[in-house]
Amino acid sequence: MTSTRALTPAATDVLVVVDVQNDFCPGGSLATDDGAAIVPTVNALARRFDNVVLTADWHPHDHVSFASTHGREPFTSIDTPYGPQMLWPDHCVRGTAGAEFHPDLDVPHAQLVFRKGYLSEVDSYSAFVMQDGATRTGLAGYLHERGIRRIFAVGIAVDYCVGGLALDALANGFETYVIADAVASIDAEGTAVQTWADLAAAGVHRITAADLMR
Ligand code: VGL
Ligand code: ZN
Repeated sequence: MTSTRALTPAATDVLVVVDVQNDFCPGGSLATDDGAAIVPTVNALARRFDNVVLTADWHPHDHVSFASTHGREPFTSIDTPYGPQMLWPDHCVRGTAGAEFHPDLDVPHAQLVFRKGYLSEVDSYSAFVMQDGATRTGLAGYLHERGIRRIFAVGIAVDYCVGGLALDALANGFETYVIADAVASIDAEGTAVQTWADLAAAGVHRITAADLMR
């Protein structure tokens, strides 16, 4: 764990801005408390990086992760061929206002907008590998081909898509940092604390925005 090291973004670094979309912000269908509050910090951080990737949760209306698809209550779980799947309120349905980026997100130099969760039958928290643990998205190939060595992750939600991305980033050979004051959590069942412990145990660096701003 790193907390006070000053870091300077290099050409081999990328900032990945995870799922800063309306449905994950206050007023959205799967809102986090801090989803909108982190946006100014995300914008400021992004200006420090030459390489920025935005990810977007992008589901069909009949997605496997929607409670409505199964006639069940949100925040319960079902068994799928790939294991347990948490059921959520409908969110980030492709092409809807809820799936758009937060209007204050201001990263015009982002080089890639990377959609995930677009298959009906399998969810994708991590932007690298879907929840079946096998279906790869191509993101690791893109980043390796770009010569990226370190990934800095911000966005929503640290206990699902940011955390999943960070663990898979490590597994794909990237040195990985999560910027703690530029993430929001869903934390429906105390998952945020567990996620931070899992990230630390795996070797993901936890830093703050100030570590990149000096
Ligand atoms: C997310 C739950 C469901 C996320 C996406 O972006 O963290 N969480 N879909
Ligand atoms: Zn989703």
